[in-house]
Amino acid sequence: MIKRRDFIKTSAALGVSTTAILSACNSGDKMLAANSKLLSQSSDAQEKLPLVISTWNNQAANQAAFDVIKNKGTAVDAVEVGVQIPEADPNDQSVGYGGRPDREGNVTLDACIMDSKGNYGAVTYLQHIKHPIAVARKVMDETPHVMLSGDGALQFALSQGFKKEELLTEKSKEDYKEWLKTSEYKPKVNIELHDTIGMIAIDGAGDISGACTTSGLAYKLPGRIGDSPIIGAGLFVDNEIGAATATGMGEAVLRSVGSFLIVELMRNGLSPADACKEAVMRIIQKQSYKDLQVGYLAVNKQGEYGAFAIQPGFVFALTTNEETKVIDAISYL
Ligand code: SD4
Repeated sequence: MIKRRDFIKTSAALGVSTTAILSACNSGDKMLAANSKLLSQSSDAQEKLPLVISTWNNQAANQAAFDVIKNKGTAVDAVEVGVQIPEADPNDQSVGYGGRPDREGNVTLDACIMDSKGNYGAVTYLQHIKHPIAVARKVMDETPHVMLSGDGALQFALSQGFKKEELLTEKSKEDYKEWLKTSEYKPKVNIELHDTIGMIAIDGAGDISGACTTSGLAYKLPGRIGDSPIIGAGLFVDNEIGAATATGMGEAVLRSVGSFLIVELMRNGLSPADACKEAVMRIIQKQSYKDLQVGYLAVNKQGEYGAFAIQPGFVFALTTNEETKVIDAISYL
């Protein structure tokens, strides 16, 4: 029997569209409808480069990143600058300063960055530092390691000149006190508890880099690490192929190594949107997904982009030379 992967490869060689392949592999009208919508979501490639793309409605972050590229900066500098906008925003309660705390009331941050040369740096469970992405960059650039965690990450940050700060804002403290009344742990599906920024940029030289930063799931168990700082899960970049990033329930993304999977599917010929959809399908085939949100966003070397989520409500921001716009991702449900 022909294996699915061989089928995709063979079909690609025969010039059969990936949409048609996925339609064949996934039965049902819903799938077919989703596939036809996928086509309209891909961009027109090269003329749109350079570009910046990020999860959720992070237009200001995209703009900041794009300004770096416009000034002849690199994609890695662009994403580092871009994601610092929500990190510093007290009203963004899923990222950096103002992030919602864990069950003990501590704000703990996860972040990673990956450049076009395949370098990667990450911090996990970092407290008291407003810009974990900048610390992740230092881990990448200044150490022989790829990931530092907890107090070690904090000590490293302080040694690099970062300032120790209180990250719990009044608003997040109030929300936490409210939560303590029931201490019920029920992550909500979309915006309320998910606003993590995963950003991918393609610079003027055509090089790709990405960054991902979050305060993780609100009221998580102390010590919990999500997908966002983990290479291949929350973010993956391969400068020859493209990049992918994730938002939503990190446990589901981690179990399926979603971002790496998407890049590999693109390597095998799938469009970014179809690859994101396939990564979502891997999750929903294995676990109950009714109350679960995962959203994937991907871009290939040509600048085609796509996204797919389990639930409706996932949006992403795209910035090119022409405009910044927020686009609704299509979803399985
Ligand atoms: C996590 N993926 O820590 C993150 C949460 C998230 O928007 O995406 N929030 O699991």
